[in-house]
Amino acid sequence: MEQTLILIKPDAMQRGIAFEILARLERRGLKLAGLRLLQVEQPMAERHYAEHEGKPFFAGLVSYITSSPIIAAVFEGTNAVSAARQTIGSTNPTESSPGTIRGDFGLEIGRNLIHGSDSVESAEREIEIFFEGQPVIQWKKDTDKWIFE
Ligand code: DAT
Ligand code: MG
Repeated sequence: MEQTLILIKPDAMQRGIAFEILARLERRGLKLAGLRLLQVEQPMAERHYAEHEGKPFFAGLVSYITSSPIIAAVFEGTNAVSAARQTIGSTNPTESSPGTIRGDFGLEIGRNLIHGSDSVESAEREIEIFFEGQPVIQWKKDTDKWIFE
């Protein structure tokens, strides 16, 4: 099944809403397949955000994501990438609909609480960065048949 990489960013960690945010993805029906608490160092941050290198906000972005521990999670499900991004909302919280994570918890683009992969290819690349070859767990849940037809 499709997988996506989720990061609970430092602002959500510091504000104590990490698990409230993860619960929204879990409740959507996405299945947890990997979970890590980690401190991102600069090389990992630069690798993850390589597509933004050279942009004016790059330094701030690296400094933000390395500013405190984060949670990395793999979620799995039908269209997991787009489903997670829909639940997350738009990049800028004030352009995110109410009911989305960023629309409900955030105000500024540089403090937008959560990352979700933007494609299946990005998810594969990012899972490798944050799980460094550690196996994710693909497991059967008794509720699967009520979520996945
Ligand atoms: P997303 O996180 O929605 O996938 P992105 O991949 O375009 O967005 O950018 C990665 C992060 O970089 C984003 O979560 C916040 C920051 N960012 C993007 N565009 C920005 C901008 N114009 N000014 C400041 N920060 C920005
Ligand atoms: Mg992105």
